[in-house]
Amino acid sequence: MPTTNRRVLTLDEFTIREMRAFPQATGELSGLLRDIGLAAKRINVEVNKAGLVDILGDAGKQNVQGEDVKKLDEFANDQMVGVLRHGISCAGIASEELSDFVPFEDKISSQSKYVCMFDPLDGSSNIDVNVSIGTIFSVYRRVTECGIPVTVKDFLQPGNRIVASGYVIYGSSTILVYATKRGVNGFTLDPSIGEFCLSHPDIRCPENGNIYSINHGNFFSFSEGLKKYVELCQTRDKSNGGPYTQRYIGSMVSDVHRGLIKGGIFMYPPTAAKPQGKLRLLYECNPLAYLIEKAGGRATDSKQRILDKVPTKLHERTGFFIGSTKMMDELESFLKEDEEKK
Ligand code: P6P
Repeated sequence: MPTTNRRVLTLDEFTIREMRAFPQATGELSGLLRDIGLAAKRINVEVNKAGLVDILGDAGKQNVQGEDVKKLDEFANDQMVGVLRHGISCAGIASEELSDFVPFEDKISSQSKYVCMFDPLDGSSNIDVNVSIGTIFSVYRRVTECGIPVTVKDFLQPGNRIVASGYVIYGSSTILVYATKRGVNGFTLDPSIGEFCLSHPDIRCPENGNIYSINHGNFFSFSEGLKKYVELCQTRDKSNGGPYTQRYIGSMVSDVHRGLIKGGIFMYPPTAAKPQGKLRLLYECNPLAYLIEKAGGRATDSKQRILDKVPTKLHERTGFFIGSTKMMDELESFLKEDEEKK
């Protein structure tokens, strides 16, 4: 009786194969990525149970066993900090959930050459309505010397110094997508073996698309150029590929992932409520910008390349436009009008 033994690479096997391609590699980056995969599996279990909150107890209360139930983003943050602190590949972290960075001062961790920044659970406000949410992460080489505790300088680096970045989407299936200089690959969690398996090798972002993603509720605070671009998306004729479809999940990892796979553009401009922008440069925008560029797409803040922005504080926010190059070209031609009118 033939057995269906699909030979797929697990995340661990893939990272080890990647490491073998670089004989001089120490294996630290591969180890760090495997640590993140472990945290993602643990977060996935709790996220999938969230629908049972009445049985498990609501966040901030006690469950039937009398145990304190943590808010899911606090739980996710604990998982990410825990695996990275107890691994051998990370000298410290910065998290959207924490006001300041955290140095790992034990002897082994402080010798590591990498630091990690992450949003442990982006879109967590959607979890009680069963909308996909995600973890977003990025890895940098530290700029301070190995062996001493990291400082804030190790975290205030521009995104163009990223070594690896990616995200996990806890949705209809759980997928981990990450990028290095060698490209972008996606791994879907196979619950039957508890491993992330290579499902989307060498992902390329289509250079064009017909889906635009923006919160129309903020329309009247958009710049004139952005309003014109949105109206073009809605009115272009069929001969010019239009009108476009509008999709907005309210969970950025899902909206950006759709654009990565199908082509499209996601836009979160500064608004009246958030004049500096809502999204975080370090924890959300840089990782996704690095990944989309490695897949052939583009990301700006409307004026400059996201990866070239030099952060001045850990929780800095920015306007964010990311997606297929041809759609970004067209958007930028309208946003340029705003600049010329100033
Ligand atoms: P709004 C989720 O809170 C998030 O940070 C992103 O994942 C998402 O794209 C955005 O905010 C949604 O914001 O203002 O449209 O609800």
